[in-house]
This record gives sequence, C-alpha cells and structure tokens, in this order.
Amino acid sequence: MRVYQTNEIKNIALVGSAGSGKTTLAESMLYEAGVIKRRGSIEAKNTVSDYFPVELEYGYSVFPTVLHVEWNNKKLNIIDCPGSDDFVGGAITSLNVTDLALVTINGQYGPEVGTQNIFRYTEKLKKPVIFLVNQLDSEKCDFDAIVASMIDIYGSKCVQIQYPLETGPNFHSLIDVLLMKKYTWKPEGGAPTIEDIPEEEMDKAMELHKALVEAAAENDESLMEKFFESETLTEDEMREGIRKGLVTRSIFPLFCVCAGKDMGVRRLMEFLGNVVPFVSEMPKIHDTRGEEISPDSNGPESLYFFKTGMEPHIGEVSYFKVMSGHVKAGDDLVNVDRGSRERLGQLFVCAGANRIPVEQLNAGDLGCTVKLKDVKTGNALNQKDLDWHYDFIKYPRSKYSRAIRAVNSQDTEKLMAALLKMRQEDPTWVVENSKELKQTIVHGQGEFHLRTLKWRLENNEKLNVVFEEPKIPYRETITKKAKAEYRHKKQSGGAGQFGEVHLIVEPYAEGMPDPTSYTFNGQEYKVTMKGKEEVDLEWGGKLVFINSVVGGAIDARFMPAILKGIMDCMEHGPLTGCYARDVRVVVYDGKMHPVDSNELSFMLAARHAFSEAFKQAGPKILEPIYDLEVYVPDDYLGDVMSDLQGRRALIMGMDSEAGYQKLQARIPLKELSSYSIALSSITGGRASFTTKFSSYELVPNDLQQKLIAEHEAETAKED
Ligand SMILES: Nc1nc2c(ncn2[C@@H]2O[C@H](COP(=O)(O)OP(=O)(O)O)[C@@H](O)[C@H]2O)c(=O)[nH]1
Ligand SMILES: [Mg+2]
Repeated sequence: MRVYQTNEIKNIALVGSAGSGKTTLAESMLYEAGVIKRRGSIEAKNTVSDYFPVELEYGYSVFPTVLHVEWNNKKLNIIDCPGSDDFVGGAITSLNVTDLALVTINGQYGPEVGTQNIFRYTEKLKKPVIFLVNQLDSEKCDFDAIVASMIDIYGSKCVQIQYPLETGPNFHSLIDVLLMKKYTWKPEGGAPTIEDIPEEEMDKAMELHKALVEAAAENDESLMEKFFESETLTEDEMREGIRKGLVTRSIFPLFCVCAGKDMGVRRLMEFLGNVVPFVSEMPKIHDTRGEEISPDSNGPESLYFFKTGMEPHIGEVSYFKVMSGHVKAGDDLVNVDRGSRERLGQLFVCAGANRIPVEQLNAGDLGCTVKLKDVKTGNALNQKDLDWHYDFIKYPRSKYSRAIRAVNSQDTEKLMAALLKMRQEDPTWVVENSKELKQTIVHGQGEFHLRTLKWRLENNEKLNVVFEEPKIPYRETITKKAKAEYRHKKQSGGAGQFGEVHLIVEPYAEGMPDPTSYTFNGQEYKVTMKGKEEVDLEWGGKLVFINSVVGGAIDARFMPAILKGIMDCMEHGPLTGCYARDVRVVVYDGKMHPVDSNELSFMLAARHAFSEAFKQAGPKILEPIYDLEVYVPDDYLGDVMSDLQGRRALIMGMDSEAGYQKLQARIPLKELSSYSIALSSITGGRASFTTKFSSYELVPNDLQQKLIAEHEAETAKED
C-alpha cells in the first residue's frame, strides 16, 4: 500500500437522510476506483460498507464505515455515515475528522428533515458541503421541484453543476454545466459517453453555466476582475474559484447521480479529486487550549481516535486520524486522556471490513490499528511529553430512554460491564444507575438506537435483557401553610429520650421575602430570625430552614438534628415516597429535658412534626415537564399535532421553515417516553425532535389519585 503525503489526501464524509443512498454510492465509488470487482447492494446484504451483522439484519447503516480509494494519484478517504437520527453520533464524529460533507438527497423526496439536521451540523463545524441528488431513476423524482426547494432552503449558494435530461426509469443522461458536456450511460452505468450539448439544451445550459462562473468568480478578486473583463473563466479558474467557495461555505455545488446504477459516480469522483480542498487547505483545528494544530507530517506525533469497537471476526479495532506528525508500527505513544502507554501494532488503511497493511500514515490521513490496550473513542495518543487534547466533538442530548434489566439477575454485573464498553464505543449512550428510581436506565438517540443495543447484547455478549418503561422521577410539594408539633418521649430503665418540636411549613418560591409572622386560628406566631439555612436539594428545588426558637426552648445545638429529621422526610415524601422540594419550614418552639434530651430525640420529633404538617399543607405531586421541538414535513403536521394533544402537550409555537414546520411544545416526561416510536410511525421516520428538561409542574388530580393508590398498593405488598 502506497504512503500518501498530506497534500495528496482528501477526507470526505458521506452524510444525508436515511435511505438516500450513501452506502450504495460508497459501493459504486469503490467499484469505479477498482477496489472491488462487483457492486454489492443493500438488498443482497453484500455491500462493503454495511458489514456488521446488526446492519445486515436491519438493512441500514448503524456505524460510520471508513473506506478509501485512489483517484488520479490522490487518496480519497470516505466515511459512509449512518443517516438515521438515532445514529447521528457516528455522523457527527465523522464530520469532525473530515474536510467535506457530501450530503446525499433522496430524489424521491428532495431535501428532508434528516438532510437539514445534518446540514446544521456542517454549519456548526464549518465544513464545506456538496449536495448530491441521488435516485434520479426513481419514478417519483421531480428534479425541478427539488432544485426549487434547495434554493428556497439554502439560497443562491446552492449552485447547479448538473441537471438530468430525464428522470425516472429512463434516466441515463446529464448535462454538466461546468464542463459544458452531455454525459450518457448505457443501462449498466460505469463509463459515460461524453458529447457536446445538443442544440435544444444550449440556452438552459448556458444560463446555468453563467451563474456558476459568476459564483466561482465571487470567491477571488483576481478571478472577479478576469470575469468582468471577459465574462468567462477557464476550467481551471472555475475549479479554483469553487474550491475557495467550498472552504468558506459560499458555494454548495449540486451534483446528480444514480448510485444504484452507477451513473454519474465517476464524474463526481473526478470533481472530488480535482476540486475538493486537501487537508492542508482547510482551516486549522485547535486543541483544548485553543492551540493551532497543523497537519504537518514532520510535526509532533499525535493521533485522535474517532471510532473504536468490537468488529466481526477480529475483535477491537481502533480508527484514528493523524492530527500531526507521521505514525509507524511499533511507535511508543501515551494516551493523554487515560494516562496509559501504548505501543502501536500493525497499521492499516480501511475498506469496510477489510484492512490493508500500510507502513506509515502521514498527517491528515485516516487509518486503524488493532490490539490497543486501553483506547476509547475520543482519546488521543501522543508522542511522549506532548499534551495535546481534543474535545471538539459535541454530541446531542439523548431523547429516548429505557430501563434495562438482565433477565437472569446473576448477569447484572456482566450487563453493566457490557454497557460501559458500549458507551466507550458510542458516546451518545448515557447509562444511569438511578438510586431514586431503582432502575438502570439507558438514554439513547431513539428506538432504533436502543434496539441495536439490545441486538448486540443478545448476539455478541449472549446476554438476555429486557427493556422496561423507565419510572418517572415525580416530586412532592405543598400548596399551603400548616402547623404541627410532636413530642418524642421514651422512658426505659436508664437514660430516657425527650424532644419536642413545633414547626410551620409553607410552599417556598425562589425570591420570596423572609417571613415575619404567621396566623393560625386567629393566633399570631411572630418569627424571630435566629438562623436560616437554604438547602439546595440534590434532586432539584430547595428546602429553607428557619430557626425562630426564643427563650432557650430548644438549644441551638439540636438544630442540625432537627434539620436532619426534616431532610429524612424530604427524601421520602409522605404521598408516594418520592423526593419532596420547595418547602420552607420555621421551627418556632419546642421543649427540652435537662437530662433526657439528645440529638436522636429531636431528630425523631422533627420527622414526625414535619410529616404531619406536610400532610395538612395540601400536598401535591409534581412531574417533570420537557420543552419539545419537533421538525416535521408539512404533510404530517396535522397528525403530529393531534398526537401531541393526546399526550397532554401544550403547543407553544410553530415556525414555518422551507419544506417543514418547527413545532414547539411543553410535554410531561411520562408522555414523552414513547414519543420517538410514535413520531416515527406517524411520519414514516421523516420527522425528528429534540427535548430539554424545563420544570416541575403539578400533575392533574386524577393522575395524583392514581399514583397515590399505586404507592399504597406497593407498600402494602412490601409489608
Ligand atoms: N432506485 C434507486 N434506488 C437506490 C439508489 N441508490 C440507493 N437506492 C436504494 O435505496 C435504499 C437505501 O440505500 P442505502 O444505500 O442503504 O441508503 P443510506 O441509508 O443513505 O446508506 C436501498 O434500498 C438502495 O438499494 C438509486 O440510485 N436508485
Ligand atoms: Mg447507509
């Protein structure tokens, strides 16, 4: 395998909505470059890129797959990314280590919610974008409508390089307005016949050509001058202009292919080879301290690991990008994120499941290795004494959660170890052992994401697991003030126990003034602020504790014990046993015994008094409410809205974006739990959503009664 120099390497991410044809395109690219002799297909389960058993079983990409081809003496590293929102983590990682996003668009649908989701990431990461309309041979393809909506969404930056002469099953030729040629394919695709543009297409082709020349010229002053003088540019000048426009994201060229029939792929690769910026032409990346890292193969050696995982038939494989320097087998490096040392074994370049040994990889290149001791996704391996860290990958919040349990309880430990390992492969997993809910909860990106987790646990780890509905972290609080007192007294042989506490509770709200007096049954209770403690509760909300005991009724030294007794109750609310929050308590009186009073007595007295007062203070159950944003194609808006109304959601607003609607709502967590599945089934997987915790709100009365009854039934069972 040849060793490529930094200025011969281009890194390209294949991204776009699920089903738009990325994996099929990758297959055609490998075929065109001579890496494979036959093109596989999704249907025949024999593509290079989808090679994990779980991908073959479900028929969609789950992991990003690293491939490479040589084209005109250059090396194109291609990462075929999963398209589904559920596996967006892999796409984000890949965008971070590549210099161009090739965004595929399904010719049947045009730009989809998934297209725009991934486009937003390219925007955040400032990556150049080329759009590629695929499936031009599909009956449903309306190319003019696709171009119109692309321009509607992405503006005049989206510049056509090609257009098809006909779409649908007869698709077999394109007009290319950069080269001003007509490309025609035989039914088996592959090498095109290249001819002059026919007379009847000349006007349209010329108009698009001019628009392209102008767009290319805009990115360079000398090109602009030349353009004003002669109204045209040479091919090389256009390429130069487009390359500059790509880097600054002022041009998004639009290409056409039919990946399934291998039409247009060779021309696309030519463009990628000639025009896409090299690693060395891209803006520099920075380490965590903001230091610029140059992709210099003579610089210090530093590798960034963007993907690690167990692979079929081989075990753990670790994929990296050479951020700086060059790497050889046998190099001794330090894992700066984990502090461990590693000696690199054999190095490979990647072609899906196949690995080809290579002697050396230079800055900018992508490769993989096996048998590292302790390297996880996101880690960096550096030469000794170099402390460059990278944390440029920001993953989205999780939006689908399930409680997970080993069917056989003896497997619990093994399950936890397996979950930890999976999280280290895919950082979009969050595994939470909830003490409060007494459940292990996995938070992921969607139902598919969790389904593949289960598949892998069952098939790779031989672990039988079940998913269950996660319990909801309800809270309790009070809605009015109340007063109670309790005397704890015990006389048993030797030393006795004595403590008496009188207290008032009331709902607490952030920013309310300190109390001065309370009135119960016409009697006034003046507050003397002797001490105040604001406890920020671990589970959210506050407890404010005021000592207003005068005349030495209770020694100040017993106050911590009283607070502890109250906190015990806050941890197990009297209605359903869940955490309580937002309560102010004023201890205003009590009694001591000169000999028998101790901390335990006051703690118990406070616990009883507080619990009693809480029950009289209009206790209520609160539930977590989330802000929800749904991106939904126009045609499904009505169905999505009515489904949301059935989920007790409050629609807060709606924005019309090109081709889809952005709905904002507030929704109880309980109703959100199955939302990923529901939305996907309503819209055929063409919508997406994000969520964020907002606040705790009172549950409706009927739900409160139901929760209390459930809790009572459960405690009766335990007793
Ligand atoms: N008609 C047609 N179907 C295609 C084309 N490219 C891909 N497909 C089909 O579209 C489906 C999704 O393709 P796939 O490559 O898995 O898409 P990905 O999710 O973007 O990787 C598969 O059934 C492919 O066979 C094409 O150019 N024309
Ligand atoms: Mg795919």
